[in-house]
Amino acid sequence: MAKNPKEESKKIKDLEQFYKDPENTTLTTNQGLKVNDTNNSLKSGERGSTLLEDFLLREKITSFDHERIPERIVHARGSAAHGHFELYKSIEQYSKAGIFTDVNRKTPVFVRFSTVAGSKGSPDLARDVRGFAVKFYTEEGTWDLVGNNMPIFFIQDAMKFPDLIHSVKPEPNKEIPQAASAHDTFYDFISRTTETLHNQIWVMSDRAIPRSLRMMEGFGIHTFRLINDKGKSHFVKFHWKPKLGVHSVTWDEAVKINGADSDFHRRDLWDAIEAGQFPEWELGVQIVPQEDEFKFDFDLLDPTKLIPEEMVPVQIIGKMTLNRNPENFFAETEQVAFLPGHIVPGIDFTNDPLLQGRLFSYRDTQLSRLGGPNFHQIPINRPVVPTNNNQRDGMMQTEIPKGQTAYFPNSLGGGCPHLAKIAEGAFNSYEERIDAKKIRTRSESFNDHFSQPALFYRSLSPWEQQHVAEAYTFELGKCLHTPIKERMLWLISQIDVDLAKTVAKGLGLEIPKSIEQPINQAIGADADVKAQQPSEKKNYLDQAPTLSQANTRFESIATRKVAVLVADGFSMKNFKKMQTTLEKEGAVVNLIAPHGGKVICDQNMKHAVDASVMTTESVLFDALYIPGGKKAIEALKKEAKFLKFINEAFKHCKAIAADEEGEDLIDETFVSKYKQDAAILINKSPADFVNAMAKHRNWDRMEHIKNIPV
Ligand code: HDE
Repeated sequence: MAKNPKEESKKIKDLEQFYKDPENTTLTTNQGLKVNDTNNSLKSGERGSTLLEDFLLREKITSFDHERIPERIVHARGSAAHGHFELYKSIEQYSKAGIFTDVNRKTPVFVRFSTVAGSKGSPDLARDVRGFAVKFYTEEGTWDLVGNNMPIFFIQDAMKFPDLIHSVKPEPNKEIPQAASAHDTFYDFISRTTETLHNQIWVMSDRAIPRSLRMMEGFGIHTFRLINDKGKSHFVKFHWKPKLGVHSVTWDEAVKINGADSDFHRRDLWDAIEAGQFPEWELGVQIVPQEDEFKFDFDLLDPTKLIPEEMVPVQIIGKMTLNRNPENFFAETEQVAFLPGHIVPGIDFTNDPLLQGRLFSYRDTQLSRLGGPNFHQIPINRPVVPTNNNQRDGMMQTEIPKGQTAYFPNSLGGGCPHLAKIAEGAFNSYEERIDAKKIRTRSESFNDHFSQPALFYRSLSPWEQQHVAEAYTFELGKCLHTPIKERMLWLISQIDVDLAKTVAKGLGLEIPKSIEQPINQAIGADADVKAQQPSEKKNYLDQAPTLSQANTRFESIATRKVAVLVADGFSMKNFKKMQTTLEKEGAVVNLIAPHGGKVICDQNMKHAVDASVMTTESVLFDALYIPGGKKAIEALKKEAKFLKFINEAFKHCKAIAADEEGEDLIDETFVSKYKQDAAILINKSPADFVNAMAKHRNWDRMEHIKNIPV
């Protein structure tokens, strides 16, 4: 049972009219006809052929035959939840949007997280960008903030999106690999399109393998506008900051989690909400006055650039809480349609050429995905305010628009629906002065492709930098074509020479002294090739510490999963003390035993086992605890899987605690050589274990882990 109440918003009330509960109902056809046999078709004799007359068989099979709709072309794999957004303080000086001015509102939201490249059934821990799409059901209409968990994108112009996605998706001749960027076509494209390098280095970082969807940041990426009630515009970047901090797993774990539980993130989100441990993010805004548009060393309209928080601080203005799981995956999570074009008065677009293309793409894709122009009538997509217009008919019209007129202006319909004045809340686009030639090109102000990847890399801690080097080495190691790898090595050397040297060593290759020109081939045939090459690397900021996960929040162990390794005879005294402290801090304690069912502690009490060691893996937990109890430890020593469990947790830099005879089990593992490690806690207090877990991992251990052969 959830400890905290589930979301009960205006949107949930709207959805309730569509819920269908099978409890106490009789089986019927779609026409309401009661059915008394849904097991056998109608036949010409007991062993005869099935009759065409069998409308019951036809209805059941036809419905089944058409159960699938096209999966999203990108972001196919996703999970979602309901919740609400609350504003801490009004920002009416920047925006007139109700959601940003009314501190008494609780705006219902539906949020879908996703990976980008994989199919609907692909594993959650792919190395990938994560989608972070928020639908706000506001009183002025629906606003969709369709963002990612990284603050920048791969490309600068929507025109390149099909190329980018075709390069990362499974190769078209063999449909391999699934949900993976580690293959030739992707790096062929990346190495010839240098604007991608910034997002690419983020994907090589730990941000691409989050510990939980609840532990990642979200970003609107594009520069948007906020418009106040005087019509004045400010530029804005949106940020979501998770209350639990930003944490990741290691690549070795990610690969193993994908086998042990390919629904790891989806399950984690669902379980946390069911347990009443509601995920929360704070919304932050970076505001840039209109007058400062050209004050930066990069172009605000270029979506491959972030504004370092050290240059423009993030102002926290509100909080989003996810507190209700969907009732039905298909009806809600699959059918939800996000459109960056869904905005409300007080928010507006900029000329970012990527954003401009998205304004076309998302409506277009819903037409083939959801079957026609009435997808806004699907329950999850309905706004919480009335809609009235003269748009008519189309596939799956579920409303019954009344009256004689379906045009404007009309007199026969009393002029309705009538127009709204701007003072009454009508939307009007920001009046931007435009005086330009029509031209198919890229602004030269977008040409700086190396400065920000270098800033990102410089800002990482040594352990994060090591992970980046290992990720490049892995990904390029999976490419089969040496010229592609060499080209990448040269490009990486433009970001950071030492990084390139480490990767080159791992690949057994040399960094080329130069590469054939042009470096950047994502240009038009008649373009001035020289003008379109990446410009010299700049250093306008030495470091941006906010980009490093080493500087995230480390306050809480809430929702962290602790595996307690037990067998018959385990010490109840040790266990109880640890369990009480961990659960008080909100951690989830699981008993892992040699078998399922029950284990009996040294006080002869029976305890339900959460998982037998054969059905689980250490990669599914954040930390390990081994209580004492001589008999139990002797039994655990006999199961090699427990030793693997401990060695692997050590390799992944997790906190491990043991009490009394628990140390004997540690002594059977590689951990015996590293008992001085700060996160190996033998006969220490539960509070010490909590502190070690709150640090997420002991990355200082990384120098030793290569010696652990698991
Ligand atoms: Fe998307 N993207 N995208 N994208 N995107 C889609 O729309 C597209 C981009 C993002 O949970 C599609 O409904 C183009 C940036 C998310 O349902 C499609 C371009 C960002 C989701 C589409 C981009 C995103 C999508 C596929 C380049 C971060 C999942 C299904 C101009 C700011 C939403 C759908 C969900 C989904 C097109 C670039 C985020 C095909 C053409 C930049 C989170 O319309």
